[in-house]
Amino acid sequence: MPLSLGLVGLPNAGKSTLFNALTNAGAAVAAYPFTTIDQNVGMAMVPDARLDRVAAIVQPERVIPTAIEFIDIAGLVEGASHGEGLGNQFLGHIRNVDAVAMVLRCFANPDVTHVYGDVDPVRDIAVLDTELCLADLTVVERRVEKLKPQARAGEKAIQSELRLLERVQAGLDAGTPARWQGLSPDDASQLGAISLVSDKPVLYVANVGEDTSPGDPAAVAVENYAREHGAVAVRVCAQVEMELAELDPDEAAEYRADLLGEHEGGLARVIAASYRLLDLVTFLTTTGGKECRAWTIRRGTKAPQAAGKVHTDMERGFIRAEVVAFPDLDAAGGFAALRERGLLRLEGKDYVVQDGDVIHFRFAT
Ligand SMILES: Nc1nc2c(ncn2[C@@H]2O[C@H](COP(=O)(O)OP(=O)(O)OP(=O)(O)O)[C@@H](O)[C@H]2O)c(=O)[nH]1
Ligand SMILES: [Mg+2]
Repeated sequence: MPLSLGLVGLPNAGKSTLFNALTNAGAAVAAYPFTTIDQNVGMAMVPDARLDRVAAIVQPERVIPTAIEFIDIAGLVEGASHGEGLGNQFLGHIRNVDAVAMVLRCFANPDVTHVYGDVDPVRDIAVLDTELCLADLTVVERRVEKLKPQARAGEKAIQSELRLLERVQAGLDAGTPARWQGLSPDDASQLGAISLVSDKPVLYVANVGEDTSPGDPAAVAVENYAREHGAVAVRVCAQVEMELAELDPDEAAEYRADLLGEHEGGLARVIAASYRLLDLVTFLTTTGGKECRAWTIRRGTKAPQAAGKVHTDMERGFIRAEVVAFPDLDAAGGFAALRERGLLRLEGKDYVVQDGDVIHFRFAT
């Protein structure tokens, strides 16, 4: 299962436009609200200069970057959690994502209706968070009612779950998303079964217009909000990125510099921020020189489980991992030189895979 991000936002915020730019999946985009009805699912390739360098060394037949899944859902409006608009049923689509990207409209464009009349991304964040809280409240209340009789019967584990749920319920009632309720990892795993939406990490995406400038007040408001809440914000012009995604990379870079005066792609920033948000690391494999590939795992994953990402047989039959840190391979310029310098390490089943490790797994079939 790839790691996934759900795009959440008001109607006409530019979710599908950003989704198309990220995934090239061709979702419907239009200037009227509630264009998206069914969810769209697509993969975004994660650009990685290390993979390019390893491929230059190995000269494989294929190079396969790692990918993150994005899910584009219907726009949320006030009352979505009570069935207003299309939001309610579609919030269900993001119960299982690993994180949420809030797409916030910072572009003006009078031709595109704003459901609340004017550009005010911080108000929009409040609307979205309220809907996430209300959706969770329904789920939590249902679970509380179910557990009460069992707790009265004296089951200790149930009583502790009930206490936790009632605490979360009170927080949600006061409008505090679960992610800001100071829940411990234990609490979070206890709540895992009911898949809350307001406890997922959030990335704030300021969708700016083509005429944006560094001092863009709407984008600055989003950035300040994120900073005050210890979160990350990124600026992107989804419209331009979607158009650039259709060009070849060199042409796109030229246009980007012309149009937005920036060289690093907005998309690359969104992807990099998503990656940080999910606390992911990348390892690379070179499979006998045939295929260079990047893989995504959570920080702290051990070698056998990392091998399991490549193939379940590799996890089951795991013997050793032959590991080299990317900077060492980069400096040596080849595996033969690495071996001579003794920089290829043999690691066992307790080895925690590090970002940028280039790994050859040894396993028994
Ligand atoms: N000027 C400008 N227009 C944009 C930008 N991003 C999106 N739009 C326009 O805004 C309109 C709505 O975009 P969508 O991507 O369909 O918005 P959405 O959030 O998916 O909307 P729903 O599916 O209705 O919830 C379209 O006409 C887009 O062309 C942007 O960065 N700048
Ligand atoms: Mg849409």
